[in-house]
Amino acid sequence: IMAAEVKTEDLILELFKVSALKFGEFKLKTGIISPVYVDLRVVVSYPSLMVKISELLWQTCDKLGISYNCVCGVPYTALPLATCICASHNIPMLIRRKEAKDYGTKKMLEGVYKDGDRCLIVEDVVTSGSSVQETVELLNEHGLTVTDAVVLLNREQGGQSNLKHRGVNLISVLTLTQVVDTLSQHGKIEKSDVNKVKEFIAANDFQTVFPDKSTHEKIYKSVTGIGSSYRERGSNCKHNLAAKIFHIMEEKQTNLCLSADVESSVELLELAETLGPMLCAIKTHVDILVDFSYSVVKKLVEISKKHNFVIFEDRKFADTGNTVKLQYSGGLYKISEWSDLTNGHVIGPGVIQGLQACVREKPDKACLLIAGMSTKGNLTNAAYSDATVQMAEDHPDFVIGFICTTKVSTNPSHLHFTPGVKLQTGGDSLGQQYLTPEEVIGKRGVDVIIVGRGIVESENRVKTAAAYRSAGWQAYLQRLHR
Ligand code: S5P
Repeated sequence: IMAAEVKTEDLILELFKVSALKFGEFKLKTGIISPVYVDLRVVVSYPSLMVKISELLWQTCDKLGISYNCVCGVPYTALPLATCICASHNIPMLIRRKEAKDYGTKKMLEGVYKDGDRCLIVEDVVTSGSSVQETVELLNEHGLTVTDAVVLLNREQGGQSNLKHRGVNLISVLTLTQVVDTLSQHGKIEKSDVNKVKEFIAANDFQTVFPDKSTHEKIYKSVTGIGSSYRERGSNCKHNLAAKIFHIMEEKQTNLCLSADVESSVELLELAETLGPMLCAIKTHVDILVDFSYSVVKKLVEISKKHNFVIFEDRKFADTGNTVKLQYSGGLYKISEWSDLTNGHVIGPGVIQGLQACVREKPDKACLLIAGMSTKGNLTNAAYSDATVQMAEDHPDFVIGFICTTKVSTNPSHLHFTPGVKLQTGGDSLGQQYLTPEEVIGKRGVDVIIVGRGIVESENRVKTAAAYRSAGWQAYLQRLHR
């Protein structure tokens, strides 16, 4: 097939004909109901269509005039597409394995390559961009350079901007908007289907980084330069606990919060005792402890005073106001007694009101709202996190900041705590996704890194915690002086 023969309009109609594009009501993996279903796996059953798609993918990036040493498809649907491109344009191919990472025993990347080779990524559909991102990370770990990824269909749900922030240019052959407009012009779908899809795109933006350039700049201004140091923010903020945290960070030169997810109280107290001097906070999940007793948290409080850090019980409250009130102050754990800080999923403002009702007489207690989760496929999109910021603004005497993967508020009194942090990017088998201290503090403008397994599972916890503390603090200093 010659390059000039392939027209995007014909391709859209053909994809519709083979049911690679369907309209109606479809339940996605995440539970969300989508008005469109895209399944390009069927393409392998139509060889001429498969060649056409590959040709279009190739033409679209060939226009940019960049030369690549190799091409890698994101498994699995894009593998045959990458194969066609490589075979007809005589480019070496790499295959990424999809099995759970097990570096010791298995090769995750097949093919021949050398350090610094530039690899083009090929994908069938991009939504948030996370699968492309995983492939980029694997290729980077093997010394390859990735500047571009080409995709057949961009669902326009944040993938392009998420990847751009990671330095990857996403080139798309088709956008979902273009697909529905073309199908409606040809009378294949109803106008109402077009509207439903457009509304769906707008409501399901998985942009996890910076929404757009101007917001990015605004956020940047608020974290760099005059008035943005922890010291200055601490002296200008009204809440006692927020001021204390900013002060501790400045004094101890640390923005590290340890996530002490251990099952034994002895181990918890030992972590607090040995790493305490390097931390601004310790985050607990008391319900993980197999031997919880009230004396353990009492000891933890003593250690926190000795080493000057705050205690953050990561309880993630999410219920009616009355229930969270009982959960926060009562039961076995009596969290509000010993924990300085806790957090909640603000599925409604009742969560904040219920928690706050327990600590009216305790102005040193505060709460963080979960504005964004670090886990794969989470539902905290831009609209959700914006609404969270508004709720924080509405409760300044109790809410002092957020759990988030990027800075969400420009209010300098708000603290941004970010989990999913490791010195090496990657993830676990249960959906956790890791970013580096440099990325989250330096580029995404957050304030505190939350590190769990990165430290707890290391061979030398003290040495590793020191490395995290240093990485977090250096990223903060560089951000300030940029
Ligand atoms: O989105 C989130 C929010 C939180 S609070 N993702 C998270 O991982 N967390 C918590 O941070 C999680 O419950 C765990 O305690 C910690 C991360 O641990 P790590 O071992 O993956 O670093």
